[in-house]
Amino acid sequence: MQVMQQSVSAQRIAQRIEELAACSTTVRGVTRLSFTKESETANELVSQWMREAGMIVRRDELGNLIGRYEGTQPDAPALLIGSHLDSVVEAGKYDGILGVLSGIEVVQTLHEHQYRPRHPIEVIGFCDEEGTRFHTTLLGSKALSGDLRAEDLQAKDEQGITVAAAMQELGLEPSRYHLAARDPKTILGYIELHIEQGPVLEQEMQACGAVSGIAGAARYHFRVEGNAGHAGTVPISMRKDALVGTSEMILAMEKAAQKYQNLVVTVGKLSVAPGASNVIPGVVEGTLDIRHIEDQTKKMALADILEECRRILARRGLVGEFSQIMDSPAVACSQRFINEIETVLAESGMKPIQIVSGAGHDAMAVASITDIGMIFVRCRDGVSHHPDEFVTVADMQAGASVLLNVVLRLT
Ligand code: HGY
Ligand code: MN
Ligand code: MN
Repeated sequence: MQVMQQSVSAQRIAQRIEELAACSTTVRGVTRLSFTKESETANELVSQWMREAGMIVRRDELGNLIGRYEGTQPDAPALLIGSHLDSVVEAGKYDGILGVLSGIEVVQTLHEHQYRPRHPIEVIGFCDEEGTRFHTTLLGSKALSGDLRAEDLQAKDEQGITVAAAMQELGLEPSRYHLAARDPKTILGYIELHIEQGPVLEQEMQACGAVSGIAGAARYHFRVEGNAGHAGTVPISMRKDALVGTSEMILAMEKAAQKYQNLVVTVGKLSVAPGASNVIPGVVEGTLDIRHIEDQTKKMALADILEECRRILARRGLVGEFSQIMDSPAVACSQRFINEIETVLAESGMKPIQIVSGAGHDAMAVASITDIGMIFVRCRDGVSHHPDEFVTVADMQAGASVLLNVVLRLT
């Protein structure tokens, strides 16, 4: 066992990361949206690597990719290791991918040493964590946990294509999505390795850490309607400019975020209509993303923000509506898994660091049916959701070794 514990190959992970990064619709960064040609090419590559690692590969009814490595006791509950294969727009190469490939690397190491754990191990590549294409999120992991609803598959992309239609395009049968739900009794727990996407491990000068919990996140769509008009003839005092009103709302959101410690608020998408330089904006649509590790704080801040937006809209004679897209509560990682991860960190000569994740992860959804644990790996300057996202091979090695040793302790 000792030999095996040091023999994961970060080189193999690094090389596979480069191959997967090519499955992208953009040259700048990686753009791999769910249920697309690019995601199918990525699934092909990952399936091949899972088979090389001695796993039986299947896709579940939502399209998640699942590799299974049998243990000595096939009917024992399986340890799930997973993360996502989709990306945001012009993303880095490591977000989600590092977790799936590190899971495959761990199983491949067991396989190459003809080692069979007692419990089966499943590595899962979730199909739609980011929700970039359909403005959903955690579709794949919610299907696995049984929390997906039929209406979630009616979400539309910019071309008006629903999730269900995109699935059918790929030969999936959306009406069978509920069959992807797993029986909690067949699961030992879920471990996700992920880049930190933050500054703590760099500040602590350490490659890995344990995650204590994941902040809750709520996403809204908003629409503000005023009066379009001639940019040259309508006096400022008579205008109902939807973009100026929205701008005041966004500054009010930022102000609210400053009032609540550790609250983050982001308007990431904004569209202006009719969208001509000599026409006063009549309609503005956008998205609001709000997060906090305490659900109560997030709820209070949201109430403040919506109240202030209502005041701004009324004063400006604008009509506005906010519709909720999703609201995932904060989740705590299992103390048992945190202890296992911290024990392995200490055995590897690292400090037992615990980090709260501001970013959302598939683990949030899986937490509704089993214990979750997360291992963070340092990324340069904490940069993520950006082409400059970067992880050293040495840190990938450290992450995969920690994951291997945690898996050996659990299975
Ligand atoms: O938005 C997030 O936190 C994650 O990257 N989906
Ligand atoms: Mn992400
Ligand atoms: Mn991610």
